[in-house]
Amino acid sequence: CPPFATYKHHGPQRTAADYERVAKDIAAILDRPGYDDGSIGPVLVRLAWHAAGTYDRKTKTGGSDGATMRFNPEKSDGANAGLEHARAFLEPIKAKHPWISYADLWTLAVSPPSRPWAGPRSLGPLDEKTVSAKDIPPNGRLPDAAQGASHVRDVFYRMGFNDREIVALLGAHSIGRCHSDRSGFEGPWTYTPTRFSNQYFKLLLNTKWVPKTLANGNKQFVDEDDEIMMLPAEMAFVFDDQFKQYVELYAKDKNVFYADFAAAFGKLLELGVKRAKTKL
Ligand code: ZEM
Repeated sequence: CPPFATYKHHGPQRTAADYERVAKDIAAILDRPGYDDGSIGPVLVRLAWHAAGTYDRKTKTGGSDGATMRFNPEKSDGANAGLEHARAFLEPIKAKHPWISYADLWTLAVSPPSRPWAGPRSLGPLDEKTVSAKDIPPNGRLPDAAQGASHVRDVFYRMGFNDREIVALLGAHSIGRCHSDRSGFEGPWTYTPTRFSNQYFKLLLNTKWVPKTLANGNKQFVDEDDEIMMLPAEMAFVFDDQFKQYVELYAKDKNVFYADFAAAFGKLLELGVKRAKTKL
């Protein structure tokens, strides 16, 4: 039987080098003067996280496979507001490499600090076109920034993460910012929102956080100069001792944070993914 016969409708067999070329093309468009803090990296990371973070391990539904965020209701889930920009930024890459599936493109896009991306998903671009309504997860599976520790646990335990992994994943907020026209919250978490580091954990522990009510009524926490912010859901990490021990660990040791983040982010990107029989 000829090799890859089942995949012949996906075109020629792709190699790791093909995916590397896509990753390189994405890396080349990350710097964008005039957009936010000069990089589209953060919003691409948020796209990958929201694509994967709908996973429910009990029903084995949701996850990045099939790139279901292209469709309603997921596309218009309030939690995904603003991610149309991330998807649009990646369209020229898709046009240049039409053989890649959207799910692979979105998850390959950025994965700091290393690239824990585990290879192509089984649903190629052609199968992706046949994603049906039953494959699209219901809205409301992503975390609500206004809630506290028990909500955060409900959401991440549903995906299969433990407390340590949850805290590690939140270190992604060392990059990017909140936008009042997207989430309704405002500001960056760190002073260097385009640089991945453990600064987020140091700030979370050592800043005097002051509650602030925004013009739209949303409540967040800001430092005394109102330059950086935290969401109510994140303050849960210092109010809750089970979470706080990991905030302290990551604030102290950035190498432990980097290793834990890469493992947890890699696990996130794999949730619900049915691997192709052929590996790169
Ligand atoms: Zn976020 N996140 N997130 N997050 N997130 C925002 C932005 C970004 C929560 C949340 O409510 C928000 C994870 C977990 C959680 C990123 C990565 C990851 C914003 C601002 C909000 C409100 C959106 C806006 O206005 O543009 C909550 C409550 C979380 C869990 C409790 C995890 C896990 C992430 C990745 C591993 C990133 C990179 C951003 C910045 C996006 C940007 O456009 O700059």
